[in-house]
Amino acid sequence: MADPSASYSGRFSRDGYLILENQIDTTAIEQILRIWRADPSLASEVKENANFAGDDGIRTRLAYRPRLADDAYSALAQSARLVEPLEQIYATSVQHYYTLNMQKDPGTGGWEYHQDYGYHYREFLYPDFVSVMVALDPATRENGCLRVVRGSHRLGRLEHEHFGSQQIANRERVSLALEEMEEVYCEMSPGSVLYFHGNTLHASHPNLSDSSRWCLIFAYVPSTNRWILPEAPQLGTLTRLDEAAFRSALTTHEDRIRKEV
Ligand SMILES: O=C(O)CCC(=O)C(=O)O
Repeated sequence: MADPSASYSGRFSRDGYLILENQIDTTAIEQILRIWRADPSLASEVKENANFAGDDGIRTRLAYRPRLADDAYSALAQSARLVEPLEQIYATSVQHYYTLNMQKDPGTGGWEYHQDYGYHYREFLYPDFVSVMVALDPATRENGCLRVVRGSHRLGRLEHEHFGSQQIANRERVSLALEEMEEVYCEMSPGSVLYFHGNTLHASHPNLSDSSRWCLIFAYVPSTNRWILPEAPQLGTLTRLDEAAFRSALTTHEDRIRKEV
């Protein structure tokens, strides 16, 4: 039987994204959710953004974490299950750039179309930048799953402008892209993983359902990409965690939280 991983880089370079179903075991996902819900330091970092200028009061809840730490989220960022497909896509090692804990509760959320490299091209010479979304809750159309435009990474980086607390991609270009490219609703079960290119256009509707849609988004760059700002790079070197080391890191974090609360 053909190795399904053999085509990761082909699918990623054709579509600008790749979904791997059930990549992370649901027991680990449930444990990460338990930790997150009880984690006081994360709760203190969650911010509310106004992603839509002049909106109807719907806010986006998220925590931005630029560093790897000794915690469950960073363990997932470094797990072999997440990192190995990335290394196959780029045929080289990757470095961590940031983590977003995306807390898309009922009545929150919503992002206009943008490219993540649209936010980060000042830091990196090449658009070799990848965002990796791990579904913790089911992501559905009803609760505002991510939408991607298939093949839009081939447009290159579009102009972005400020809009509320977001940077949004030029609306005319987005409309033109949508005339000829498919908009894909990335419905995902917990433990499924979406890899998407830094120039892939993506957006999401607010979560107007009764169910949460929490996820983690990790940004990585291949080690061949070049940091071009004068200040020191903020990239995190990964310590690859096999399944046992990953599980053990989750348990260590959960035990620590139990003692704290
Ligand atoms: O999770 C979402 O709804 C959108 C997230 C997103 O677009 C981003 O982090 O760039």
